[in-house]
Amino acid sequence: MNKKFVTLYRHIIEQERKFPDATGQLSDLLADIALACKLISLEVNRAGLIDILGFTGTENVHGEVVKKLDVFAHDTLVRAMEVSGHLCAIASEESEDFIPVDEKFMGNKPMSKYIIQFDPLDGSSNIDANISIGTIFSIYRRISKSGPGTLEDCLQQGSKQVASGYIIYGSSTIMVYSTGQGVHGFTLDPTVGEFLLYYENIRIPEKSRTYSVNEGNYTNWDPNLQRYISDLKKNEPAKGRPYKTRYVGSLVADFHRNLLYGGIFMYPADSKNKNGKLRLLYEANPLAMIVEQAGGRATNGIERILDIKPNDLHQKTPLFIGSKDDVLEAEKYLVTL
Ligand code: FDP
Repeated sequence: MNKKFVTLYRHIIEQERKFPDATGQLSDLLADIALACKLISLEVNRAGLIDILGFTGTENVHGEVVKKLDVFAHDTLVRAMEVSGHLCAIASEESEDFIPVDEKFMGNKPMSKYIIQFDPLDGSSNIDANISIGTIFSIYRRISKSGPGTLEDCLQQGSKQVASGYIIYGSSTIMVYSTGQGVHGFTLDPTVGEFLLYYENIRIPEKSRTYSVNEGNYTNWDPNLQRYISDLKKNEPAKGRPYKTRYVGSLVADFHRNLLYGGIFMYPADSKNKNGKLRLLYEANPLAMIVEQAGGRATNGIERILDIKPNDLHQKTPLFIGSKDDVLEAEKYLVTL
């Protein structure tokens, strides 16, 4: 158990102090994300009380126009982030194009040197069932020299991320982040409105006995993948089999459980979805950075996720992510794809 009483902001600042040249901009951005996600968390918690689920543009009991939660999450994040003075562009899963930040919000000294990408509310099909959902984000340095950000700024390889993380709105609200110095988890104490450190330097077990995949797609999978999943279910104790299945269908929730307890999460390609379902920029890249920082592995079955050069903001990718040895084993089956 962690005995220290450390707030998220103090932790971010302590990390920043390790870099004497740091300007504090990245720390500000992480604090802004945390603030936006506290607001989203409140709205998610209220969702069961007021009749807003599944409706956009309807009125609540106060006669106010209410938004669908994923639209609310997108708007809240954009509003909180664009005024930071540190961003030149924002890309969101909820927006077809990236959003160049208006120059009136951009700081001149020092220049707004970052871009942010996020999936405002991942797993949103689970909202009505009160299953954990989340926000996923990643931050990059801009490539362009000045002015509002460009598409090129947004289409960088995941290995260029300077920070990434996610917030889960579940039995409690937690935030997990990395700036390339390990992975750290915080729980929101709603009474004081602070994220408090609960897990410093999270390490994912190297090998697990758990797989997470939507097995309903089995008949559409490649035979090699079918063979891998069938083998995981064999009664072979010497090989650590059979594996357990854990899949709730909310990426952040499935990923987080595997990060803590070990496991492999898969969203493979299939005969209907040639690139799987998940988005490279908004889902795969940020979680790949987190898992690698925790000692795990993330690939599309063949190539390291963080090495893929994106050519589209909403590009999809197959994803195999989690405990290192498990992902390596899956790859052995998949090389023959
Ligand atoms: P959702 O459709 O509910 O938004 O990428 C979105 C996502 O959820 C992930 O969170 C989740 O892992 C996956 O899709 C679930 O997809 P399937 O229903 O096809 O299993």
